[in-house]
Amino acid sequence: MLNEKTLNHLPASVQPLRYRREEVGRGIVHFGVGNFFRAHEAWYVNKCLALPGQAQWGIVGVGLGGGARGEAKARAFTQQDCLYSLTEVAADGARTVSIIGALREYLLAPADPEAVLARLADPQTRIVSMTITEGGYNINEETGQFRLDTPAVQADLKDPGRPTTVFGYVVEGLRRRRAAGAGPFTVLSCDNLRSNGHVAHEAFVGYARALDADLAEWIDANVTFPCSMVDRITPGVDTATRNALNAASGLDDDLPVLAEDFSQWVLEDRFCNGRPALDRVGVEFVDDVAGYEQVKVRMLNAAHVLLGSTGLLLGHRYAHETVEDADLVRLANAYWTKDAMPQIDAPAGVDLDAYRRRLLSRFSNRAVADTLLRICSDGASKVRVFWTDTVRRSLDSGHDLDRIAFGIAAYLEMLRGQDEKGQTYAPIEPTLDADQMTLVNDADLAAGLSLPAFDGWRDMDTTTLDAAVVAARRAIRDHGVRASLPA
Ligand code: CS2
Repeated sequence: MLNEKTLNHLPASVQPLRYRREEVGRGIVHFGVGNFFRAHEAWYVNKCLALPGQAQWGIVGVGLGGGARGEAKARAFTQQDCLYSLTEVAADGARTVSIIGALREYLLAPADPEAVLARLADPQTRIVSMTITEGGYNINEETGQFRLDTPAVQADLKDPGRPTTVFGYVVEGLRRRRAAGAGPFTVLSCDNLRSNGHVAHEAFVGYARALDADLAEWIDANVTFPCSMVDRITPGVDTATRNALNAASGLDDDLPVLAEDFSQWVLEDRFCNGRPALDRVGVEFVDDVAGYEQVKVRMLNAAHVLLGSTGLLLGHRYAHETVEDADLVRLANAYWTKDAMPQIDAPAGVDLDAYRRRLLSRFSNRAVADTLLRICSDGASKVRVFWTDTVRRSLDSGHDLDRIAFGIAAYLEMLRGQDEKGQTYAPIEPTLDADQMTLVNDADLAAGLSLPAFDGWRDMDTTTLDAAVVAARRAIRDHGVRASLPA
């Protein structure tokens, strides 16, 4: 089993730690220890730890989800002393395997909330980062404000010393620091959101305001919320993948992660209490992340949902299969060149056409074996985050709506859980309830348009778009997906 005792007996082909683990501190607390975080932030921090004077920047991972699953995950981390392997694989199949030791400790919040609060209050903690998903910030799309009316937030507001939400934890941690004169920490969102730092600011200050106006003011004045653009395709790891990774690496790792060889992190340099030397390990620091995030979200993520929905309907199951399908490559290229690229304010030095070609190559990575169900999971949040700007600008400018309408139609048809070959699959939509899911089977093909996925452009006149979506759904059903693909 991979753990601190076996660290000195690794297979020769595995990259070992390049620092002394026992010297690694706890400078960062991270909420949401999923595969993406483990292949991205933890990988960059792992490289920092090998540089002189950086040992303080180890990470304490926090899991908010309890139950059998949360407990099993915490146990697995503890058994391995929070060590795991990362396999990076290129589109041509070349791979490297490294041990990541940046995760110093893993805390299961429901099992011991006080331990998490103590870490947050500890002056050693200087950054609190998070990957809590696109939909995790609890923002009302119409007002842009933090929602105070959800049961979990209400419960935290009533009993702030025993929180269950990330908002409750972070704000209680900041309250204790302020009381103790321990100073603030940076709150760093690493989710694929438009202006993720501003969204995080709205969420945490919005929650604090409902609790204690003075505290909210202190947070506003002292805590920074840098925006970031994060990118690395990281698939889920099921038992078969885990076994295959271990067979290839020669390790006995219960928690291996797999990712493409590409990785990008663009950050605003606004850290109120210091930061690791990320600039020395490939992280780009810029004054304004907005342009980078537009490129990433509107090109990569938006195309992912488009290819994912259409691909599932055609009977594909993996991302690479969609770019081996010439019709779908045409669809993605048409979306990129006609809808997305002309509307993006690309930062200086970013070549959108090169980015597009790179995406096709990244998506073609067979060894990553990224599933379309993962890519489409929580589509209700993703459509809103990834497509809203493109849809709004197209509606505004009178641009043709063909590909956008088709994409929305494909997403709604995909939610029905059956492909054109009659095979069924289970779409993953954690935010939609059973009644909402049945809307996609309504005889009225416009019924699904009331789903929250489309709230981002609810204030606009969508008569033409709605009619085009209904027509595209009808065409998909009557003539099949391929015959209905837009030009
Ligand atoms: C995907 C992302 O699920 C999704 O939304 O588009 O997980 C994607 O793989 C990452 O954003 C890549 O950085």
